[in-house]
Amino acid sequence: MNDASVVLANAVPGTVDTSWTVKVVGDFNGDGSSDLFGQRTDGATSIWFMNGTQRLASGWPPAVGVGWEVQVAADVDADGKSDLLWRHTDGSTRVWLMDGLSVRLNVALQSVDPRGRWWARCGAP
Ligand SMILES: [Ca+2]
Ligand SMILES: [Ca+2]
Repeated sequence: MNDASVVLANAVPGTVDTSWTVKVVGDFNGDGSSDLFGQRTDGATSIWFMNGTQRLASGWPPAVGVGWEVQVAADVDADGKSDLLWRHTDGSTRVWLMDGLSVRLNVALQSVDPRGRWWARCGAP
C-alpha cells in the first residue's frame, strides 16, 4: 500500500471501477489503521476505512471541482485524524481538516512564492 498511484481495483479485494485511483493513505477515522483515499478524474472522492487488507466501511467525502488533486494526507491539526492538502492546476492550494468522511474546515492557503510556484514548508523559515 505504499504506492499511492495504485488503482483501487488492483489494491484490495473486490471490484471497483478503474476510474478510481488511490491518491493518499491516512488514518481518517483515528482508529490507528491506515485508510485509502481515492479520487476520480471527475472530482468524486472516496475513503475506504481499512483494517489491514479488510475494508470495514467506505463513503464519499464532498466532490472537488475538476483540476483539484490531493497532494498528501497528514494530521495538520493534531487531532489524531488525517487531513488533506489539495492543489489546483492554477496553483491554488487548500487544506481540508477531516473528521472521517466529513470536511470540518476547508481553508485556502496563501502562496509562499510570488512566481506562483508552490511547495510545503516544514519547520522554522
Ligand atoms: Ca483508520
Ligand atoms: Ca487532523
